[in-house]
Amino acid sequence: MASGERKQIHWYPGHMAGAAREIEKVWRHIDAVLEVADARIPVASRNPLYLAFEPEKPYLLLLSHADLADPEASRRWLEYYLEKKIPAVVCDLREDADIRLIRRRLIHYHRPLLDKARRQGRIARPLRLLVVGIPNTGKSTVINQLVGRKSAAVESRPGVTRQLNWLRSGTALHLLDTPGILPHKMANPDEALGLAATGAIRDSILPLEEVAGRLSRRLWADYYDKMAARYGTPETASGNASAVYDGMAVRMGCISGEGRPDRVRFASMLLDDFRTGKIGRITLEWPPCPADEEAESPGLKTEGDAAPPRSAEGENRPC
Ligand SMILES: Nc1nc2c(ncn2[C@@H]2O[C@H](COP(=O)(O)OP(=O)(O)OP(=O)(O)O)[C@@H](O)[C@H]2O)c(=O)[nH]1
Ligand SMILES: [Mg+2]
Repeated sequence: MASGERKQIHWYPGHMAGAAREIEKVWRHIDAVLEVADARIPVASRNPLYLAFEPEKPYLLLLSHADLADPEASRRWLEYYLEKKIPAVVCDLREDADIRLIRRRLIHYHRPLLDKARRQGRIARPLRLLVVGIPNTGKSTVINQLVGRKSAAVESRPGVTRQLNWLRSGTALHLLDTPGILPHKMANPDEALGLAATGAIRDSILPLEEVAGRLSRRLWADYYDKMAARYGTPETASGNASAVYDGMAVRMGCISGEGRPDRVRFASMLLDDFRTGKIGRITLEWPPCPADEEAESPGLKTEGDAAPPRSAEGENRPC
């Protein structure tokens, strides 16, 4: 994943390309867009695909899995979006209070249809809302919550929704569930790591031991105390990442028959711990520092642009 000599990972299966084409076809029938991204990786989990479609539509960004994200990072992201005039909500999609907030924001987008219908003396049609995002962010979860029953399949693995599917939430909202679509090109190894770690790419096609090794290095660098609390303080003072990883495996009881660290078993444990919040609340991507933004390329859109600049390796730490 990190370097060219490794085998190519095909994370963009055919159904994603098909879904992208289907979305483009229905675009003219859509009133507003709800993008569901992941609060732990707000950059890598955005797919600016639909930004190319014309005309632009009213838009709301949901950053799901906030219960697993670093609250300080989420606060900083909200400030960032506010400044960029990007409507955004950081949420736990399993929480009723968050769903009520999202519903209120969406109903706001229904207002022009209501006003037009009133002027014409007829009943307004529902708001047609396109729900998009990369795999496994919670698109079907938020739809089920808004609809009030389990209408769309939800599972803790990517690629569950395979086709476009309209669902009704009362008389005000019609929601179009869509398959998760990853960006066609993976921008950098940090983003690939975030997508792999959060479960946006199928584990079965990933080199899990390598993903876990990279995640371990990132977490020891950015969240040392949380890592030490969960896995114990590393015995090696050398900072050798491989020795640190093996030490964690042994301390967590992942030991092979020959008494060596079972790196594969520990890879699954570490990823599972990260995904379920056992290490703590962690965010892998932070908003750019204001100073970095000034150095941004003049070609980048800012106001109202739904895609924030992508962070280069090593630039995703708090300012
Ligand atoms: N902790 C937590 N889990 C969530 C949240 N939102 C969704 N989930 C879980 O994330 C997993 C994926 O949810 P789905 O709704 O199937 O995601 P999706 O975006 O429809 O996924 P695809 O159809 O595969 O693209 C499920 O296990 C959900 O329970 C959240 O805010 N917090
Ligand atoms: Mg789904």
